[in-house]
Amino acid sequence: MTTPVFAVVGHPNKGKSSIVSTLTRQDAVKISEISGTTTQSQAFELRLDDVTQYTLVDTPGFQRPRQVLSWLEQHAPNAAQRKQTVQAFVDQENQNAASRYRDEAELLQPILSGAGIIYVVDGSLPYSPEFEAEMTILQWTGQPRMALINPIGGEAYVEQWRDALSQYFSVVRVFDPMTADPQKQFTVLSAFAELYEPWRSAIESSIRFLKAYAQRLQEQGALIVAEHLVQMLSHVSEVKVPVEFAQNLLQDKLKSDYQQALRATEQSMHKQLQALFAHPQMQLRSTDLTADYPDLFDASHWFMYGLDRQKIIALSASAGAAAGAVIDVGVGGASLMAGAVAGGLVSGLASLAATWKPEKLKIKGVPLAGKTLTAGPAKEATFAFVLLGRAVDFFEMILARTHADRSVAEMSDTRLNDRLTRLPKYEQVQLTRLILRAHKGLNDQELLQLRDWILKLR
Ligand SMILES: Nc1nc2c(ncn2[C@@H]2O[C@H](COP(=O)(O)OP(=O)(O)OP(=O)(O)O)[C@@H](O)[C@H]2O)c(=O)[nH]1
Ligand SMILES: [Mg+2]
Repeated sequence: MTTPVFAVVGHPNKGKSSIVSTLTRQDAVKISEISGTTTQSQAFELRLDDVTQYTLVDTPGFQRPRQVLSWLEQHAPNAAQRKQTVQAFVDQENQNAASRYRDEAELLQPILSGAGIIYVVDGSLPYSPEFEAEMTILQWTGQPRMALINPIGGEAYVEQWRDALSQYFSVVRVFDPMTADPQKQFTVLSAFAELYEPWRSAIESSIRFLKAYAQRLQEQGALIVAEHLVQMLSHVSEVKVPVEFAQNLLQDKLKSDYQQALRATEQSMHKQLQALFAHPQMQLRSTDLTADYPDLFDASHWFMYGLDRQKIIALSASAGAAAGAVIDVGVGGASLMAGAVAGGLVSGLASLAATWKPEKLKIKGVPLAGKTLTAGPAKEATFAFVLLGRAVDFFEMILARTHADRSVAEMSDTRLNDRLTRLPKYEQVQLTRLILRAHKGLNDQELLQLRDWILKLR
C-alpha cells in the first residue's frame, strides 16, 4: 500500500521545516530564523514500529513565483494542459545548470511526483497579492491541497488570510507547529482524508494507529518514571568509618555520594524519556540540575517545589492511619500532628535528616571505626513528593514538547500541589501510602500502580 506523501511549500522562512519536524517527530529537520535555510527538497517519514505512516517533503521557499507563472501562462495551450506545462518548466530548469528557478523546480518536483500540497503562510503578516502567483502555480499542478496559517508572531491577519486562501484552497486551518498537540496534528491529517479519496483509508488507519501508539508511549514513559522514582527513594549510600576520621568530612562525603547517586538516577530517567519521545537533542538548562539548583536536601527550599507543608503533613498522617481514613487537609496543623503522633504514625514534619544515620557519629565514646554509615533510603513524605513532583514535571514537559521547538527546556516550579488537588482525597492518600512504601522497593503490581498514578497526575 502506498502511504500518503505531502509536500510542505510556501514563502521562505514561514515555518515549513517546523511543520515537517513536528508532524514527523524528528529533531533532524533543519530549522533556522535565517531565510532560505532549506535549499533542497528532502523527504522525512513518520516511521513507527517499522511502518511508515506518511511522508512529508521539506522544500525550499518560492523565490520568483511571478516570473514562473508568467512562463507557465505563455506556454500552456489550455487549462487541460496546465500540469504538463508545469512539468515542462521543471524539466527545462533541471537541465539548465544556470537556472534562476532552482528553488521553484526543487519544490515543484515532489508535487509533480504525486505529493499532496500543504501550503504555509504567516498569519502575523498581512496578505498581499504577490502570494497569488504562488497559489496559482500550485493550483496548476492539480494536486490535492490544503493551506495552513502559521501564527508565527500572532494571529493579527489570520482572518484576512483565511478569506484569500479559501479562494484557492478548500481546506484552510490555523496550525502552530511549535505548540500543536497530537490532537491538533491529527486535524491536518483528517483534512487530507476528506480532501483526497484515494488516501482516505490509509490516513484513517494511520490516525487510529497513532492514537494507540501515543497511549502506549505514555504508559512506557510513566513506567520509566516509576522505576526511577523507586530507585531514588530506595537508594542507600554507604561509607566505611576508618580508624582515624573527621566527623564532618565523613558526613559531607556521605551526603555528597547520596546526592550524586540520586541526581545521576534522575538524569538517567531524563535520558530514557528523551529517547522514548524522540527528543535526543533536547537541551536542559544544566544549572537547573546541578550547581545553581536549589539544594534538594535543604528543607528551606521546599517551598520552591510548590509543596504545601500542611497538606503533606495531612497526607502522610492519613497514609499512616487505618486504611480508608482520610484526615482532612486544612485541619489545624497542631491537632493534626497531635493525632498523628498519638496514633504512633510517622511524623509528617520529620525532616530528611531523620533518614541520615550519621547523627550517631555524635555519640561520644562509641567505637565507630570499622562500622558502615549509611544515608537513605528516603522515608520522608516531603522529600518523596519533591522527587515525584520533579519527575512528573519533566514527564509532562517532554510529552507536550513538539519537535519544532528547539529551545532549551527549562523546568519550571513543580505544580505538585495542583496536581494532587485534582485527585479525590482518598486517592491522594492511596498515592501517599504507595510513595511512602517505595523506599523498601515495590513489587511489579505496585510499580504498575505507581505508573498509573503518574499518568493521572500529569
Ligand atoms: N514563535 C514561532 N516561531 C516559529 C513558528 N514556526 C516557525 N517559527 C520560527 O520561524 C523560523 C523559520 O522556521 P523554519 O521552519 O526554518 O521556516 P522555513 O519555512 O522552513 O524556512 P526556509 O527553509 O528558510 O524557507 C524559525 O526561527 C522558527 O523557529 C511558530 O509557530 N511560532
Ligand atoms: Mg526550511
